[in-house]
Amino acid sequence: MATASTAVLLVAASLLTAANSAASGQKNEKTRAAGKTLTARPLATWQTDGIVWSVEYARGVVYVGGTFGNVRPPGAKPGEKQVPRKNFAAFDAATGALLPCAPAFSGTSSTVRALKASRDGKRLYVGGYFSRAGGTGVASAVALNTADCSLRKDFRPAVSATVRAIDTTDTAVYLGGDFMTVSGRSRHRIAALGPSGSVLPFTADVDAPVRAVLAAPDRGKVIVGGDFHRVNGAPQRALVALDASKGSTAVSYPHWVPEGSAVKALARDDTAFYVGAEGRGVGRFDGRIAGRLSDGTMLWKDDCQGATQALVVYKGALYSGSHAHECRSTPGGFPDGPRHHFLAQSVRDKRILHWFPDTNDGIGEKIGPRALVMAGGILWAGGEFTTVNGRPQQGLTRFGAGPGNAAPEAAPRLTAGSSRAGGVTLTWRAAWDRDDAELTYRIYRDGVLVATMRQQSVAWKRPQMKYTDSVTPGSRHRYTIAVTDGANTLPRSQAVEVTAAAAKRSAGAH
Ligand SMILES: [Ca+2]
Repeated sequence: MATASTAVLLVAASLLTAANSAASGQKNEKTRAAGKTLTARPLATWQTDGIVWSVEYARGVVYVGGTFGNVRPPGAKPGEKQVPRKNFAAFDAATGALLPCAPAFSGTSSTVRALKASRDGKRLYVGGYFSRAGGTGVASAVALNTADCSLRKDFRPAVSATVRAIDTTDTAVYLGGDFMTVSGRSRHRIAALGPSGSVLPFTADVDAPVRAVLAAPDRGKVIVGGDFHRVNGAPQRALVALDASKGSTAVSYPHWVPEGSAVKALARDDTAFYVGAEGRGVGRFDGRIAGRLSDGTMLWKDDCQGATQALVVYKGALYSGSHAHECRSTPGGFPDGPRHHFLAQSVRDKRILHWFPDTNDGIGEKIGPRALVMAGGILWAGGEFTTVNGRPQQGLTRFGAGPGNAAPEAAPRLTAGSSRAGGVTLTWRAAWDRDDAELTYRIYRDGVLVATMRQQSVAWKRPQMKYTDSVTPGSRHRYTIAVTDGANTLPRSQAVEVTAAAAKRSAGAH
């Protein structure tokens, strides 16, 4: 039995723990409200049998483009329950259900690389490398009516090579890619078309592939990213802003993206734009940059290693798809180690938020996610992966705001010892959680809760934890531990049995 005085102390301690829990619970909610709004638990989603290169949202539908031949339902293994979809598929954004909209984008080496809706959501522009859309001969760029999935007759440019990026304004459709002509007109890797397909006067000469296009019609500009070194005859390293109607150079970003890196993704909010880069080779720039839209001032830059492929801004967080494996110099970041294929950062100060769903590298170039889109409060991701949070899921996944979130990972294992009379010391390594920074640990003695402790942890920093229990000297007990994020509680650990050290005989006893 515990002595009277230890019992009092234990009660006092547990009251204190409860008070602390309540306080930090409130703080946790505040932290969550200020930053990430999505959970890391994937929603059930259809899968592809190949790489997803682009995802777009319009009027309740998510469109998916890539290099694949079939889709299959959530939970189906490769080859099971397949439904043919040639490089293009459409899903209900809320339920995830497969929709009948399914023109095949085909031809030799066919692929869909870019999808973009018109601002009113009535049209979906599709780019890539393909010679047929459904039964119609086309040339790597078309538009669909989203109301009935029909191929528009007006938007049928003849693009001479792969289209890799599209953005739209009310008056223009910007195409970027590898091409040198559009509908017979000389257009070097960037072009602007009218919504009905006429080639607009906008002309810029870009010397290497364009991989990202971001229209900023409110600023009279279009921001362009890619592999290039020169634009309109002057040095522009991988990033440039062009006059939205003429194509002349509007803003240069010297020294933003070093030699050896290419811009793969662009995104924006009301006041800032965000750049995602991929370096070729070790130590190149792979991270993200935020810049002010009004004047092109750099706001921040993170030097995470592990090429960025896709960006989305949502409610103050910049979501990215990458394979970040070293983010030491970024607040909230991690030392070199396992790859993280999704990150969320505060747009304000680049801090990495506690949101860590993950994929594997998968197929193709083996770099995980390739595309992101926000669809009615749900983040859809597509790419090369074949697992999500360690479970089989190919090509597509999505994350919502709950209810429900990801359960803690790495259930703790207890070690018990006793080196002083009646004292039992339990130690374990903290678990971690994909969407909760702080977890609660419950310690049970002989099946009865004796202590509750809270601890902050991340996958790369899991502190050793310790609890010292006081019991009758010489008594034997079974201890278990359970970890919870408040919503998900992992099963209690295997019990450890320990006999508390016996009381030493007093000096005068002999
Ligand atoms: Ca959680």
